[in-house]
Amino acid sequence: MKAYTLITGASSGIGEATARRFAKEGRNLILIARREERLRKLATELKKSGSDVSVHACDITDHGALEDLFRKLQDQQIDVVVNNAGLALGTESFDRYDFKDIQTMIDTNITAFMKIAHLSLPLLKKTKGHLINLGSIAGKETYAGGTVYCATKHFVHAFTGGLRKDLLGSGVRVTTIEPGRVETEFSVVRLKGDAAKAKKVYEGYRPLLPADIADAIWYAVSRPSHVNIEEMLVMPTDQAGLNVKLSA
Ligand code: 8X3
Repeated sequence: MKAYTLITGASSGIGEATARRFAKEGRNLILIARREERLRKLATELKKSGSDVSVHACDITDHGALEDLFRKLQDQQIDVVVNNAGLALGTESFDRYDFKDIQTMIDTNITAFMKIAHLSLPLLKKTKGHLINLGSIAGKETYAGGTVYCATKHFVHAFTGGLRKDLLGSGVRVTTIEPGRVETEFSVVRLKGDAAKAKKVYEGYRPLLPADIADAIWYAVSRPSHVNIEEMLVMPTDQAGLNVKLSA
């Protein structure tokens, strides 16, 4: 029976790069995102390398849709889940935030993230598989304008730690990958489509590329089954904590 890697947020950024990297390593893929057209295009391309790739358009904040999807996947052998989908919205001080944006971050980065872990674990227990959770430097530090986003990523850190203990003895590995600044659509989404302002976030130093994080994810997954990388903080050389400075 073929084994599959399931990736959420697979239509762009870190999710897409992970799909590409895993296909290169000969893995079969189940790709999930809202943007079906982009997923289909990616799948067509990745299938050329010989991987079996299926795509599922799904809004992960819709719990019923997620339940339906996982019901369909029940008989698949899924041994890696990359719980990647997440977002930041806005850069305002908390008291000036639109509460809708706060709710969306919580619905996506906490509730949907946990729902995906909850639905994945019965499958991962069968395969003694690996759950990769996407954290962030924002799960270790805090900054003005990122109060709620940082809190959601601190949640990912705490959740992963507890889950490791819950799952001890199950053979399931759980890892948090914590990137610093990675040049993706992250800032365009955060800044509500202002591409010029988003570009500035990555100016004056060398940010990470999505492929750098895909590489870290592959490293964790490809360790022998008795080795669990609990967490990996992956930063640009030009970023320490929240400070960025171009190397001389
Ligand atoms: C994204 C990293 O520094 O923009 O998770 O919060 S940062």
